[in-house]
Amino acid sequence: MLKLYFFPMACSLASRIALMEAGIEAQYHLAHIWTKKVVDDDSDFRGISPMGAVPVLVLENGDRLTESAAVLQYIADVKPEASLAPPFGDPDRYRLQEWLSFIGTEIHKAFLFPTFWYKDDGSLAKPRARITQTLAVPSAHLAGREFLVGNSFTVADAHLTWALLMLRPAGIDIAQWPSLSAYLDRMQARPAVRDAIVTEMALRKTIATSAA
Ligand SMILES: N[C@@H](CCC(=O)N[C@@H](CS)C(=O)NCC(=O)O)C(=O)O
Repeated sequence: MLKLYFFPMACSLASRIALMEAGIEAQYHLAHIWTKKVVDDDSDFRGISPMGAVPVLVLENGDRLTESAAVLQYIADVKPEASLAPPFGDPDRYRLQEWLSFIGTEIHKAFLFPTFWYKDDGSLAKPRARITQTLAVPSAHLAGREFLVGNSFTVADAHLTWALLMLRPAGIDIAQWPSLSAYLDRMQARPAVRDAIVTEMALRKTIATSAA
């Protein structure tokens, strides 16, 4: 069985959403990303992830896979009939990778990581100014489209859903982008997405963190 190391409402939420959308049973292990402890057994999470970062997917053969873009595509390819990624060779596969990369770098690392992680220490004016330009890209793309890639839900939607959810605690109100706001509502109405979020929000409340 696949195992996912996650932290509630961190970027590993996208992997949980993908697993649940695909109907793949998995074991979930909470790794505390501030204390770097695996909650199950109090072991050092850096023994699992050299960066001490989630997500980590442990494959059936015991290999570990990190990086959301890779983990999400792996999950999609475990269950191709769930159509969570276009097949290799389909031009849309590159569109999927384009979005996964955009979300992981331009939204997550360039904005959410410094603002949510380190909080506003006065040096964040540039990321805050740039995020408006960044979010204009998916906003324009999603005007008149239901999903990021093709005509059905893919792992890119799982990734963007997580990123959009985190914008509010990072101080950005997405109501200023009606297409993003409507998209997030649509995604959250999906039973698997809703269940994944409810599960992680409940867990998050039980965990003391240095960043709320
Ligand atoms: N590039 C990685 C980033 C993973 C990442 O930064 N995860 C955060 C949670 S959203 C984390 O675990 N951070 C802990 C740390 O950096 O110490 C990915 O896309 O998976």
